[in-house]
Amino acid sequence: AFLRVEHIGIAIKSLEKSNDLFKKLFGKEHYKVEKVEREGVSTSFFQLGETKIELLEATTEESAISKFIDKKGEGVHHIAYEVDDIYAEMKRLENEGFILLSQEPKTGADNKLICFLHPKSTNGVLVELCQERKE
Ligand code: CMX
Repeated sequence: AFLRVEHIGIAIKSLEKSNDLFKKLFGKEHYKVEKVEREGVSTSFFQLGETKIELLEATTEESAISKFIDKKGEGVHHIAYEVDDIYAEMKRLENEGFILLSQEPKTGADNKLICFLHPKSTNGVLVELCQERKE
């Protein structure tokens, strides 16, 4: 099942500048910065109630974030939903005709299990499923 919006990802050009901007907007600091080498991104997170805002800066030219900003400019990049069983949801969504961008969950920020759905199959909004790793 889909449980909640876990975070909203926003593609930005400069983490340093946007950390200042979003600090002014929210009236509080980001609580962490995390590099996700695999995805070619450097991220920062702001906590707002049960939802987070993730700022995403590209660290390589091949990064999904570089391509996104070249094409569309800065802006909302994806919406991440927390699910209770990522394997079951991936199977269900594939059967419903959504395009999964990986056949197995990958490791994302916070060491979570994640899977993206192609925006062409979700009305132009990149969807991320995420789930806490159960130790
Ligand atoms: N939201 C909406 N549309 C998007 C998009 C996004 N985030 N990223 C790309 N698109 C659009 C492109 O503009 C393109 O549109 P047109 O065909 O109308 O021009 C279309 O999707 C398909 O693009 P593509 O050339 O097939 O593919 P790209 O090389 O642009 O890759 C995508 C798109 C979604 C497959 C790729 O970005 C991807 O695999 N994303 C998942 C991983 C990711 O985003 N990682 C970064 C975040 C990591 C994190 O949160 O830690």
